[in-house]
Amino acid sequence: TPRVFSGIQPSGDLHLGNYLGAIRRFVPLQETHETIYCVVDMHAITVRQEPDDLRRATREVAAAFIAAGVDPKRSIVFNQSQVIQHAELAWVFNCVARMGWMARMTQFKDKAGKNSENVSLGLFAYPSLMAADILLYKATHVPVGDDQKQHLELTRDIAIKFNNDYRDSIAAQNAGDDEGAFFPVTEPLIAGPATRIMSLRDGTKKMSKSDPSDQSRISLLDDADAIAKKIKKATTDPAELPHDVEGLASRPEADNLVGIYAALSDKTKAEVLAEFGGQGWGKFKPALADLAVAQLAPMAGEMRRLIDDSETIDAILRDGAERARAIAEATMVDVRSIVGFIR
Ligand code: AQP
Repeated sequence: TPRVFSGIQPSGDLHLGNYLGAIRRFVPLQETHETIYCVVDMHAITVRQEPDDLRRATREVAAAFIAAGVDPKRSIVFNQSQVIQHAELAWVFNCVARMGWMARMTQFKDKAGKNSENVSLGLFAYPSLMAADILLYKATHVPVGDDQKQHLELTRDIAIKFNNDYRDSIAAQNAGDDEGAFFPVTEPLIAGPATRIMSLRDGTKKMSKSDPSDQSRISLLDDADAIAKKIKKATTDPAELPHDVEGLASRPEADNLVGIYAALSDKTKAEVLAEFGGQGWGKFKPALADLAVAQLAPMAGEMRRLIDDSETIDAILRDGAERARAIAEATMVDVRSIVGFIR
C-alpha cells in the first residue's frame, strides 16, 4: 500500500491554514493509504521554545489531529523525538545534502531575515531532518500546504543522491527495488482551494503561527465569538464579489476569503462565486462566519476536552511512537549497512 507521512510543528497556535492546508486532508487519506502523522517537536526547537510551552503545544497538535478525525488506531500518531531514528537518519542526510541546496531555501531566508549569522544551525539544516522524517518510513505521498513545496523537492533530491551515491552498496546489501533505488522519490500532495491561506490582515502574507498579530489568524482553539469577530474585521477591498474566478486575480484578500469558504464547504471557488457573485461583504462575511463556526467550534470543544486529559494523549503518542519505531528501525538497519557502519 502507498504510505503517507506528514508532520506539524508544535511551535504556537494552530490556525486555519494548518487545518485546511494539512490536517483536514489527513482524514480521508486513512481510507486509501497507510498513514503516519507526526508532531515534529525536534523541528520546533530550531527556534527557542519554552519547555512547558513545547509540551502544551505538542499535546495541542495531537489533539487537533484526533479532533479533526484522525483515528490513532488506524493511523500512527506520535511525536518525533520519541523515535530517535529521525535524528540518526538526519545526520546521514546532513552528509548527503549540499550547503548550496540548503542556502537556497526561501523559508530559511524568510525566517533568518537579515540576521542569518545568529540563527541556530538546526534552522539551516531543517529540510534535512524533514527528509529524514519522510524517508525513514519510505513514504510515497506527503500532504502539505504550498509553502512546503520547496522542502519536498529537496527531499526528492536527497533521496536521489543517496540512491546514486550508494548504488553499489545498496546492490551489495540487496536492499534496493527493481531499479536499485533504496529510498522512494516522494510525491507531494498539494491540492484544492486552500493550499495557501493568507493572513486576515494582509492578503499578501501567509497565515502563520508566528505572526505577532492574533487578529491575522483564526486559531483552532478560538470560540464561536472570536471566529465571527475576526472574519467580520478581516481586511477587504470595497468592491463587491466578482462573478467568476478571473475577477479575483488582483484581489488577494477577496481571493483568500472565497478560498476559505470553498475549502470549508467542499466547493470550488467558481461554485462559491456562482452563489455570491455581485453581493457585498456585508452578505458574504456573515455567511463565511456561520460556516467557519459550524465547522471549527465543535472541533475546538473536542480539542479542549482532549488537551485536559493529557494522560490519554501521552499514551496515544507513546503507542504511536512504538509502532513508528518498528518501521523506522527496519529502515535504519539497512541504512547503517549501506553506509558502512559496523554493528
Ligand atoms: N497559511 C497556510 N495555508 C495552508 N497551509 C499552511 N500550512 C502552514 N501555513 C499554511 C501547512 O501546515 C502544515 C504545518 O506546517 P508547520 O507546522 O511546519 O508550520 P509552517 O509551515 O512553518 O507554517 P506556520 O504554521 O505558519 O508556522 P510558522 O509561523 O512557525 O512558520 C504544513 O503542511 C504547512 O504547509
